[in-house]
Amino acid sequence: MTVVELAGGVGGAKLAEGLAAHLGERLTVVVNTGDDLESYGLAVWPDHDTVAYTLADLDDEERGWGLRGETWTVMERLAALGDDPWFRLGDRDLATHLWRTNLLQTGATPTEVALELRAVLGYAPRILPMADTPVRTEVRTDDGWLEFQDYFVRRRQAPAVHEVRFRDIDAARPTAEVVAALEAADLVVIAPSNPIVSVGPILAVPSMLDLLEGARRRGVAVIAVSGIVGGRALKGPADRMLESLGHGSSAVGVASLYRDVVDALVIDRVDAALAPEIGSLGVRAIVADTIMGDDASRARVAADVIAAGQALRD
Ligand code: FO1
Repeated sequence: MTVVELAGGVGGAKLAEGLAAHLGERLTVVVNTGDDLESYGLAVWPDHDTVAYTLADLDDEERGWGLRGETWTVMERLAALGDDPWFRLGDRDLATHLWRTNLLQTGATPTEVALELRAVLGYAPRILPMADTPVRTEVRTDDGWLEFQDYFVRRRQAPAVHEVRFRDIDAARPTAEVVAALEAADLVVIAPSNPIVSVGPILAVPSMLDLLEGARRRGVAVIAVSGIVGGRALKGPADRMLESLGHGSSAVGVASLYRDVVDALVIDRVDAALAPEIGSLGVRAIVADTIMGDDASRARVAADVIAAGQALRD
C-alpha cells in the first residue's frame, strides 16, 4: 500500500513519523513550501525541515523546530555585530541551509535537493516540495500584509488574520514527482496541520485539486486528520485563524473547509458528538484517539488512518 501525506509543520511531521513506521519508503510526504524564506542569503525550508529532521530522528521535539543538541554561536556573534536576527538559525541547522543553498546554486531543483537530503540522512519516506517554483504565504492583519515568518515568529502570531494569500501560486505546478506519487497512491492523507496556511497552499497549487479528485475517482480515499481538538489547535494559530476567517474553530470548521476534497475526517474522541454534523457536510467522521504525544501514539494514529483508508476503498 502506498500513501501520500500532504503535510505542514509539526502535526505533519508527527503523523509522517507514525506512517513511516508502517510504510517506510511506501510513504511520500508532500510538504508546504509557503513558509519558506531566505535568511542571510540562505534557503530555509521550515516545513520540509521539520518533517526531515523528525524522520531522521534529529529533531528537537521540545522546541518544535530545528535540531536536537543545537548551539547558537553564530547567532551570538551576529548579535555582537549588531544584527540579532529574530528568526533564529542554530549552528547545526545552518549547515543544512548552507548545504542546500549551495546545491540550489549549482542548478539542482528543490525536489532534487529534498531527495538528496533523504539520501544523506537515510530516512525511507520521500519528502517532496509541493512545487519547484517559489510560493510565499502572506497574511493580512490590522498591520497590513505580513510575510508568514514575520507574522508567525516575529509577531508571535498575535495579529488577527483577516485574509491569506499565496504569492506566485499561479505560476506553481505540482512537480512530476508529486503527480506520479498521487497517481500511484492507494491512500491520500491530509495531516493535522493548519488547514489555512499549511495545507491551504498545497491545495492551492493549480491542478492539485484535480489530482486529488482523480485519485478519488479511482477509488482512492482522501482522509484528513483534524488538527483542531475540542475547539483548540494543538500547536500554532489554526484555531484563531479559523475563527478570524469565519470558519469556526472546531472539527466542523475543518470539515467544512475540506468538504469538497476529502472522503473522511478523523476527529478526536473529545469531538465525537460533532460526527453527525460533520456527516451532514458529506464528510464521513471517523472518531479516534488522535493525540500524538509519543512514538507509539503516532504509529497508532497512523494505523487507524491506514485502516480507515482501506475500509473506505472496499
Ligand atoms: N520558529 C520560531 O518560533 N522562532 C524561530 O526563531 C524559528 C526559527 C526557525 C529556523 C528554521 C526553521 O526550519 C524553523 C524555524 N522556526 C522558528 C519555525 C518556523 O517558524 C516554522 O515556520 C513553524 O514551524 C511553522 O511551520
